[in-house]
Amino acid sequence: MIAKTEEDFNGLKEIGKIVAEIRDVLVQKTKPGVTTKELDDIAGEMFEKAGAISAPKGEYDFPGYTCISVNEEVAHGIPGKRVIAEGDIVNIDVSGSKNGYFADTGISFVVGEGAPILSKICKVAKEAFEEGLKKAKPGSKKSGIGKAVIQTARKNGLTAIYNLTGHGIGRSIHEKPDHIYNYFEKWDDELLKEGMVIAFEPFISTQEEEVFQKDDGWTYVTKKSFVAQLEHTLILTKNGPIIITL
Ligand code: M3C
Ligand code: CO
Ligand code: CO
Repeated sequence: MIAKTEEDFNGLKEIGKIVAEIRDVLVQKTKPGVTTKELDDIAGEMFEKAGAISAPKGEYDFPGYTCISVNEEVAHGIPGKRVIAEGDIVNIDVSGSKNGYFADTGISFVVGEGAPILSKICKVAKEAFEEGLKKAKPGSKKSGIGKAVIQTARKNGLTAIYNLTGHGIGRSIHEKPDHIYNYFEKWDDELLKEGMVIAFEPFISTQEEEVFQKDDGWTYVTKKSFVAQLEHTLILTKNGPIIITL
């Protein structure tokens, strides 16, 4: 969507704060021994208390309030009996709506002490996010964001996932512009606009550049790589992006 009115800005900020809070609580509760279903149940209660609706559940009938992905799982992990262990890399992705406004946020992190490469990809995902953010200006080419992501990945001896992208958001979870690529897509000549609302989500990978969907019809996995994501919802303005999910 293009945010124009005070009502738009306030509605987006309200749901942004809700999903950010749920994300932070789930990250804090992710300890060895907890199951992903137990974490998701906390999110369910928090959505309800806030008068908000989970976007995966509400829009896609996803079997969970949030997407929780562990190790070989990259995204759209289904909360269930999986038990979190020390050294796991976990991604918690929380998206939802309130009063017809949507926001989306996600983060990857390592539980306790893990392999150094795992904390490295999390750090590089943050760096790629910050570099992409600098290119998120009205009037600039949308492709500049992905260019910054892939350059940051390569500079660190890593790569990005090419078939998962950021997206427009605001009045629904996934809307126009359809794809904020995580690589330089030279044919993408779309320009960013004042007030445009986007979910920017770089996925940084140790090796593979493609994810595969499991037979469960949801979970995206890699075969031999680890991947880290960082996602925030932004409103683009001439004075710089407003991150509504901090
Ligand atoms: N929030 C998720 C979508 C959840 S709906 C099942 C997203 O938009 O960030 C991702 N899209 C693709 C991978 S993660
Ligand atoms: Co998300
Ligand atoms: Co998203």
